Amino acid sequence: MGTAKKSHSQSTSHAGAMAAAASTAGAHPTKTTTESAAHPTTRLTGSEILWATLEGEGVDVVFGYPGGAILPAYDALRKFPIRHVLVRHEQGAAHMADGYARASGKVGVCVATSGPGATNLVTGIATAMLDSVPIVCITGQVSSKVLGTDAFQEVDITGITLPVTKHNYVVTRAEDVAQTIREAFLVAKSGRPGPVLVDITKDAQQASAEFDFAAAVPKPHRPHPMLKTESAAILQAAELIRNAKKPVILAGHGMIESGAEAEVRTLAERMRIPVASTLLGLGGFPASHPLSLGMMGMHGEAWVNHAIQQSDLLIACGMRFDDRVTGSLATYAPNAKKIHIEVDPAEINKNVKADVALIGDLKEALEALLPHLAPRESESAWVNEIEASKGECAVRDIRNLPDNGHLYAAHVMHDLWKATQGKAIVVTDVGQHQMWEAQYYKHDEPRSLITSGGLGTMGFALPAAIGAKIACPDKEVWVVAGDGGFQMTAAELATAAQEELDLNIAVINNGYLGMVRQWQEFFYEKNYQSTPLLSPDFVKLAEAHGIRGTAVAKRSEVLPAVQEAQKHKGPFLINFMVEKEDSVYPMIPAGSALHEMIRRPENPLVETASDS
Ligand SMILES: Cc1cc2nc3c(=O)[nH]c(=O)nc-3n(C[C@H](O)[C@H](O)[C@H](O)COP(=O)(O)OP(=O)(O)OC[C@H]3O[C@@H](n4cnc5c(N)ncnc54)[C@H](O)[C@@H]3O)c2cc1C
Ligand SMILES: Cc1ncc(C[n+]2csc(CCOP(=O)(O)OP(=O)(O)O)c2C)c(N)n1
Ligand SMILES: [Mg+2]
Repeated sequence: MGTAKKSHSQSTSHAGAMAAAASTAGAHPTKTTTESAAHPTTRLTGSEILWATLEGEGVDVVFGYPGGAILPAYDALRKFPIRHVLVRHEQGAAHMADGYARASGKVGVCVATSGPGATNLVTGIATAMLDSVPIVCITGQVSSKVLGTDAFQEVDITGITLPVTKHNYVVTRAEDVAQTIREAFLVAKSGRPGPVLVDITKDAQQASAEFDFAAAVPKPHRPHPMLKTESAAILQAAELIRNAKKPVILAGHGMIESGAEAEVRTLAERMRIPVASTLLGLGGFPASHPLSLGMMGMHGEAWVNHAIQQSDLLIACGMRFDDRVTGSLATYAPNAKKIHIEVDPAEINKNVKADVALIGDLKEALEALLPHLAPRESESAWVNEIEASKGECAVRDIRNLPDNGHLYAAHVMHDLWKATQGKAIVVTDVGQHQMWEAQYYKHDEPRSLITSGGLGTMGFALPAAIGAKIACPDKEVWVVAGDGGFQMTAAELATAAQEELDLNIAVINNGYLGMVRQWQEFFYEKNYQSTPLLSPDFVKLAEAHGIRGTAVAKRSEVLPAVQEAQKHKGPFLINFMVEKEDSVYPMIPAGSALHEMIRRPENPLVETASDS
């Protein structure tokens, strides 16, 4: 039923076509029934095989919600050393698996029952798909005998998720569980990562089969495209880089997924090339590095977008030229040659034509490329030119601006950055606060900003942060959410409380669906249709969950509140009552050229001075 999807080019065969059954069996703690000299043979139920295989894949936590069609699996869970985090809505389970995966670099796992449980996962799956995050979603399905009869809580979840999974499977036999789960993990994490769904019928969970983890090893599918140091493309790329006068590295999420941060840094430092980051690439190249330009694109700083527009060579490292990044394609970086280093061939020439394409894992590609590049000796006039253009805009640096009695979200982000020394994992929701976080929290570490970029899913932050905190219990984790998005998944406060997570939550409360209000202000004559937002008292809402909270309306109160949250053991919520009609600047109107930015007004409401 599943096929390779869209531009995610990794593909697998369907579970039904797989060779039947693991013939020999590996050891299992509970049910060894027969033994041969070579292999201990273990007969388990499909449910037990599910957990045993997950355990074999290194899974120690899953995020889920039970129901009839997945009940045999839940019944068997007690026999396995796997933590189950009970969510309050299955969307939360998918986001938690996603946050877990982004924070740890491992595959996140979520579990749901058939029908409504499975459909509730869909937004979370699509979120992971659009941002290439490896998660495995297990759903219960009605018994194979009644499949297709509109049985109770039957939906065709593989059909529904076909366009938003990298691959999906229906498993109707206990014999196929182990190999399918193992294949799902391989597909989720290999090549371009993404979500994989495995739908297991109730009878497959209940039936028994031989289990042998080692024998159920999936075959690698398409071989990874190989990059050779002497290949024409590598030599061409090296030549372009050597000759470029105004090069810019575009560092994307693929750099972090590849673990190629050190290689990108070597390239930048050796050749004195400034680095612009996508939203999802932030942290991969340290914000504090002198060659770091910051975020490019719709809400990127003016100097970043100008540098891209003026450059003569763009070196795209694991980024996909999203429309939020390029603005109008017709006018995008008109003088620049483009080197596109990308693991998914479907991304090459999709949006921006590449002069040289290096198809493969970024780290491997750079390892092949770097030996061809001798260090640049002289000072880079180009870097100095960009540095000079930064000066005009440096007023965005709000550190030294006096407190004028208003509380702006930018203050909150800056003070949060200061209080956490930039070392926290920040998980944002979607909207204005997300962009202010990207602008004002300086990320120096990869995987320290977790945010929904491609789908832009409101409601992502709280559950994804729960997943991140469980992945990295020793890290300080902050949710940064708007008053709108926070309400979409606020039910997961109960999950944070039940799991006793030391999680900090900053609600940036501007009384509006702020990003939409901003568009209405700029493009719809301030017709604030359906964007003013009445919210519950978030502190009381937290307290109703047994969670401590406090409200902040003045800048002087920001740091003390953040520090109180840091000291408190357990979840803590701060309701930041910020300026209501503040806007994110600069902004490139959708479809405009990258340099056609809406700049801050002359007499800005915000704390920044003009930066013409
Ligand atoms: C309100 C809002 C505003 C936004 N504004 C901006 C903005 O101003 N600027 C901005 O940048 N973004 C913005 N975004 C985010 C934007 O929509 C995209 O999500 C983002 O630009 C994508 O970044 P990316 O291409 O680095 O990551 P992804 O979309 O995750 O793409 C990663 C790429 O890397 C490739 N890859 C993966 N693994 C490897 C590997 N091992 N080796 C090589 N390649 C690999 C993948 O195949 C993929 O093509 C905004 C989003 C929202 C919701
Ligand atoms: C699930 C979902 N519905 C609608 C949108 C469209 N949308 C994007 S930003 C935004 C407003 C977000 O408001 P809020 O959470 O208060 O954050 P703010 O922009 O005010 O910081 C909306 C409605 C979305 N991204 N996701
Ligand atoms: Mg808001």
